[in-house]
Amino acid sequence: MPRPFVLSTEVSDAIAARRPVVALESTIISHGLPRPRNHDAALEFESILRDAGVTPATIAVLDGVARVGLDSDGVRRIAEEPLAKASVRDLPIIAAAGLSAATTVAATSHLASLAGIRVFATGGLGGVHRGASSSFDESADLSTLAVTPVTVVSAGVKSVLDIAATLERLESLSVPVVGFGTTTFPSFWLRESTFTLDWSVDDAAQVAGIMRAHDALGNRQGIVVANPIPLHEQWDPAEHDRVLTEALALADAEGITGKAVTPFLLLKIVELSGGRSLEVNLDLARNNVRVAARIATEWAALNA
Ligand code: PSU
Ligand code: MN
Repeated sequence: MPRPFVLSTEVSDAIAARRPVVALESTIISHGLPRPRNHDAALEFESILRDAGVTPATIAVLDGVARVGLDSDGVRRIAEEPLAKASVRDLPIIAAAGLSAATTVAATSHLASLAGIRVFATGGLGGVHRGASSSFDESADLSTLAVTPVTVVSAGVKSVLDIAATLERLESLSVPVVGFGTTTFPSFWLRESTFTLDWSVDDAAQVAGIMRAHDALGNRQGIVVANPIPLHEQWDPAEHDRVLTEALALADAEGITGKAVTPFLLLKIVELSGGRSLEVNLDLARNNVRVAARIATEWAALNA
């Protein structure tokens, strides 16, 4: 059996030399964005990091090996192959069976942390689903962040989720949440939600300082950096509300449950919005990658 956990040479060299590294997830590529734009997006996120002097570590399981840092064929595979969606609990099963899978925020954070990577950029975090009080559908992204010391830059959580309940759970799980240049929690495609944050930071250096204090205090949770999409790039709120209502009703009517819910809603929303939600999704993800690059650079400087 091959070793089930491997770092690319590029990533392991960067970590050894304490150069900045940012982890990127594969579920957003495999299950969150439609083909063929997903392949362009995966390559673009990596090149945004490289242009900023940061090593990208896209993470996925390929043929039973959890890989931190993919080569160009690996990136192509996560975009083109019909892969399973792996959260932390799926990793050992997929590895032992020699299968391939895209990793969620939870599984990506777990593997990044195992590799010694401290900063991770994604689109939106998973969270508590609407109706969770009866379905118990809460993303393992939350419980994983409670025990995984990775700073995750996201545009908040998708408005298809129960944002209030998600913020409550992050509080219960003692996961710090800071707004990046805002005191309002963003809602993915929109710059704002109706929820206010206790804390905000103005720049990446402040986040690195929080990470250092977090470590010194013996905290082992992740840190959520909530980075809102710029106002001029956000989705039209009225169209957003209309499409969201329609997509949620369709998921309900079609009886979509479990891990199929998030991919179903994301792709349905792209369809119902005539592609508009996709452009916004890409813009907010690029924006998160840029901020993550700055945080990783400040973190590397603090630890040089
Ligand atoms: N946010 C996005 N696109 C995505 C996801 C989140 O912008 O594809 C994915 C992430 O991988 C996240 C997962 O970890 O959805 C959450 O799925 P679930 O709700 O089944 O835990
Ligand atoms: Mn779920």
